[in-house]
Amino acid sequence: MTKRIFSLMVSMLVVVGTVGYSAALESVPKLSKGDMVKAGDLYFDRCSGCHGALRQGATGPNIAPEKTLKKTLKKLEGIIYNGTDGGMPGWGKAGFMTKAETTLMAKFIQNTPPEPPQWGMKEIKKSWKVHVPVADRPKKSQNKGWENFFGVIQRDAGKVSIIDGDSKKILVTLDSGFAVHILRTSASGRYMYSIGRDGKVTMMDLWSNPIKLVAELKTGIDARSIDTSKYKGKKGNFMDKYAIVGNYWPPHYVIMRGDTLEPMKVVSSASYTYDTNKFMQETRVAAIVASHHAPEWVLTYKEAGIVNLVDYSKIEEGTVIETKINAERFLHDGGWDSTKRYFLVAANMRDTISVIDTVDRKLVANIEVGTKPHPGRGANWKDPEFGPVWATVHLGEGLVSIIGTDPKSRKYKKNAWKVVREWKLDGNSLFVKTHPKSNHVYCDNTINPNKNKVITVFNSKKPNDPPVELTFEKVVVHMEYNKKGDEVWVSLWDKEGELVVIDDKTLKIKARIKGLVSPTGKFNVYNTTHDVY
Ligand code: DHE
Repeated sequence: MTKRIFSLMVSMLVVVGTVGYSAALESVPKLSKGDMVKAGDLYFDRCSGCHGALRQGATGPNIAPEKTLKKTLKKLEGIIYNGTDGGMPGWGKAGFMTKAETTLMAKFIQNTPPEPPQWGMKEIKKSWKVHVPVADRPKKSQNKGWENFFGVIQRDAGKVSIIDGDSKKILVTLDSGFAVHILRTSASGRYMYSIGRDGKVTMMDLWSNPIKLVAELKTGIDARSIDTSKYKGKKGNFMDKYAIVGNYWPPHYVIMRGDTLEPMKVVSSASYTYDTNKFMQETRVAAIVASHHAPEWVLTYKEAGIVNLVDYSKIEEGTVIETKINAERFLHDGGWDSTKRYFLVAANMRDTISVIDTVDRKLVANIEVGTKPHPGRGANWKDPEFGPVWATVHLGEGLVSIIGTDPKSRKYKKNAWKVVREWKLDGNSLFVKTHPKSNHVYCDNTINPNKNKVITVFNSKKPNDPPVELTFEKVVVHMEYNKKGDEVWVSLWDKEGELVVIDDKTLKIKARIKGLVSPTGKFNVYNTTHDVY
C-alpha cells in the first residue's frame, strides 16, 4: 500500500536504540525492525500530520527525541492514550490504538525519526494515468443541474461520491487516494479534483454521464491541499488550465495540466523560517487558494511562516515567479474575505490570523485570536454593527473570533483586521460556515468530547441572541451549503455514516443520504468554484 512509507523508511535506516543523549535523559528504548515498521505506519496514520515526519512540530509540539527523552515512557504513553486538553486526541481512549500500540508509539518517538523517502519528478511522471483522453470527453455537460452537485469524501473507504444536490441521489462513487483530505474544482466547475493523504490526485469529469474518473497522479507521499488556476483577465485566460498540489512530504509543490494532470513542474518548499532564519527541511505546504486578481496561487509554508504567491503565467516556459511574504509560523488553513482580495490564514500554534493583501502583495495584519484558530476556509457575512466580517473557530478553546474585513469603506475601516465580536462555544471546534443568502453561522464541535454530536448555530443578523443547538445521533463534522444557499449539509462521521441535509430557514432535517463510509468534507460545485463561504 502506497501509504506504507515507513516500511521503506525503516529499510533505509534501521536505527534501533542508538541515540546518545546525555545521562540525565531516559535511555533510548530498543525496538525490533518489525516494531519500527509497525510504529512508523501508525505514526504516519495518526501523528505526522500534526507533529511532522521529522517530528519538529507544527499543529502539535516538537516531539523529537531531545524532547521526548526528557519524559518517562509512562508519561508519554499516558499522553498518547488519554490525549491532552490542548487538542491532542486520546488515541487509546477513542479506540484508535490499543494499549500495546500506545506503548509502542511512546518508544518509537524516543527513537530517532527515520528519514522519509523522496518522490521526485521521475516517480511523479511514472504514476501519471489518463483514463479518458480530452478528445473523448463531452464538449458540453450531459448532466442537468451539475453546478449543484456535491463531491463527498468517504475518508476510510478511499472513495469520493458525487451526489446530486437536487435529487439527493448518489450518482457515482469513484476510487481516490488514501484518506482524501479535500476536494476542489476547476475554474469552470467542470472538473473536480481530490487530494489523498498519500499525495494522489484524482480528477473527475462532472460533465460526462456517467461521471468518470479521467486522470490520476501521485504527487508525493503525504499531502493535504490542491487548487486550480482561476484567473481570467488582462494577463490572459487561465481558467481550467492548471492545477497545483501542496505536499507535506516531500516538502514541495507540483504544477500539473488542468485537463490531464500531466506533471509540469515540481518546486521545493524547504525554507528558512521567516523570523529566526532556521533552515527547516520539512517546510510543509498547507492551505492553497487561487487568486482571482492575478494568475497566481497563494501557498502557505507551515513551518517557515511564509506565504508564497506563485505566478503561473510563464509555466509553459518552465518558469514560476515566487513572491514570499513573511506572515507567522505554523500556517495551516484559511480562506478569502468576501471580496477575494484578502487571504486570512491561521498560524495555529501562534494563536494568530495572518492577513495577506493579494493585490498590494503584502502582509496587512497579524491578528491575535483565541487558542489555535482553525477556520477551514472561514465564514464571511455582514455584521449589523461592524459591517463585513470573517470568522474562525479554534482547536484549543470554545470561541468564534469575528474579524472586520473592510479596510476601504469610510464606515467600517476602523474595524478592519480587528476582532470585533466573540461568540462562546462549549469547547473546541473544527469548522465554521455560512452563505451570503443565510442568516445562520454553523459551528461544529467535533473535537469536544462532550458535544461532538452537536452543531451550534448563531444568528448573524441578531448576533447577541443565544445560539441554537442541533443534536445528531453520531459525531458530526463539516458543513457545506447547496448552490442556492438554503440548505446545509453535515456529515455524520462514522463507518456507517451519512449526510444530513438541514433546511437553513427552519433548521429542521430535510433529507438523509445514507450508506456512506466515514464521510468528512463535502464540497458543492458552485460554491467551491466561486469560493462562496
Ligand atoms: Fe484537515 C482542510 C491539514 C486533520 C478534514 N486540513 C485542511 C487544510 C490543511 C489540513 C492544510 C487546508 C487545505 C486547503 O484549503 O488547501 N488536517 C490537516 C492536518 O495536518 C491535520 C491536523 C492532521 C492530519 O494528519 O491530517 C488535519 N482534517 C483533519 C481531520 O482529522 C479531518 C477532520 C478529517 C480527515 O480528513 O482526516 C480533516 N481538513 C479537513 C477538511 C478540510 C481540511 C474537511 C477542508 C475544509 C474546507 O471546507 O475547505
